[in-house]
Amino acid sequence: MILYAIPVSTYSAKVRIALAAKGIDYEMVPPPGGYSSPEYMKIIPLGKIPGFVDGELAISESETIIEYLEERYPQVPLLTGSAAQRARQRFMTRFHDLWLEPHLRATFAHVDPSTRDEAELNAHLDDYQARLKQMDSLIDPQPYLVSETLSIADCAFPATFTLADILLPSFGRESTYGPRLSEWRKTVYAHPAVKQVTDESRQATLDWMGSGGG
Ligand SMILES: N[C@@H](CCC(=O)N[C@@H](CS)C(=O)NCC(=O)O)C(=O)O
Repeated sequence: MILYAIPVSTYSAKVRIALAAKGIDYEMVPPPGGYSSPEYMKIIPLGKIPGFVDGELAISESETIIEYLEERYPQVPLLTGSAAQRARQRFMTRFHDLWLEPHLRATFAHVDPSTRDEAELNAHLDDYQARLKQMDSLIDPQPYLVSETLSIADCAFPATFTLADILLPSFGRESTYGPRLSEWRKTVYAHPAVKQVTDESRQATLDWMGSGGG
């Protein structure tokens, strides 16, 4: 099993947390030739990471990869409880991918102060903070986001928050976590799979920022 990924990639970290939680062995390989290279797109047509290969199967999209892993390795389930609880778990991971993280990603274009558009950057930062505030009202940790054990709902946010905690201060901002989110953060970062992956992505992000974020 091969995961095309690099340590600084938050969507790769989401899948790596799921793989580590399930105890699945895999090889992590950077995309040959880089993102969207002709060489990599022969394997993963969209050219994005994470990309995943298991025998005949070669796919991308973190959510699709995790759902495949869930079906193939149901031991240590990441979709748990009643149908309603599993729906809430799926909702939280989509909330991350579609409504929260894109606002943070949009700030990457403004890391370099010499080409920064302050108005655009501030709008993205405000949108990100508004979604973070909303998230606190959407959750009731048990102590994981939607369950007593780690679920799919918990996999995407840790690396995004690790990145935000480094990136936002460079824009003169701070991540503000509400009381429920703060409580959940204590639980999730102590989980061995989450700790292992986010420790690595934190260091990779610091190195990336140190090199100018390019
Ligand atoms: N929806 C995709 C998002 C993947 C994504 O945006 N990956 C980033 C790295 S975290 C990437 O490949 N960036 C390079 C590019 O956009 O060309 C998923 O869930 O896997």
